[in-house]
Amino acid sequence: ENLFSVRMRASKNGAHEDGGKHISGGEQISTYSHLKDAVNVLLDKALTHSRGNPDFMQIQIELIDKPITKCKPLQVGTIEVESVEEGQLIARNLLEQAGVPIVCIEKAYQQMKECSGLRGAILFDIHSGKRVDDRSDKGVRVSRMDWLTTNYEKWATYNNMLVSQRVKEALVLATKVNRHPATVAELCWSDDPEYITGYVASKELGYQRITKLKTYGDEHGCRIFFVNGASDLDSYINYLENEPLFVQW
Ligand code: PML
Repeated sequence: ENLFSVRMRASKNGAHEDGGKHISGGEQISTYSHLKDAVNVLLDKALTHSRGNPDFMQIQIELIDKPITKCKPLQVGTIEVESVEEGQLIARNLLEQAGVPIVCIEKAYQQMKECSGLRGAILFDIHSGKRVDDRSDKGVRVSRMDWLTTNYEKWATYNNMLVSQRVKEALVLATKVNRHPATVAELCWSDDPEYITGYVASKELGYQRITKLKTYGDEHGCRIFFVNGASDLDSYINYLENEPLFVQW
């Protein structure tokens, strides 16, 4: 059966490329007969975002013309912390455990402002400690991935987790990103001012949620992929943007 990639992006004060502010984005993989539902879910997400009402929205539908890889979600853990400081300290320790050198972690934090307000992620090379993608104001957007809701809900119940579209999407993304051999670790927290839980993910650590990585009201988000051996950066970015992946528990 034909599968389609359905992607949404929404912004305020015009389109992203015209300097608009990123409000929301989302991804679905859908069969032809479910396209209406997929579009609805994404439209709903764009319309009900706490960052405000978008004035630019785009939903794009594209046939996936490659075989889709299937894989299991990363293992999930949740670390409860008392404060943002504690959360951030744990995040740095996890990154180090995953193999990111301390100097590189420090450099990434110094450049953190750069990664806020982007639609996508920034790529950081662990050897040079420098940003290596060339998508300055956009970042790299990981795409063409999904997890069937029914299968995700079973997983959530088994793992004693609340069903959340947000967690599902973040875990799908982290699973895709961290599966690639060049990814050492990922650091992420939301730009949604009402959502303060973030995570560090890597192959060995899995997806480690940290309950406080910023304060309420803060609109600065972060998504950094720490990469190793980025010699073939183009094929790495192509994997993130184009290789279709289905998560199945
Ligand atoms: C986002 O919403 O932009 C990222 C959310 C990351 C954390 C999701 C979770 O609670 O596991």
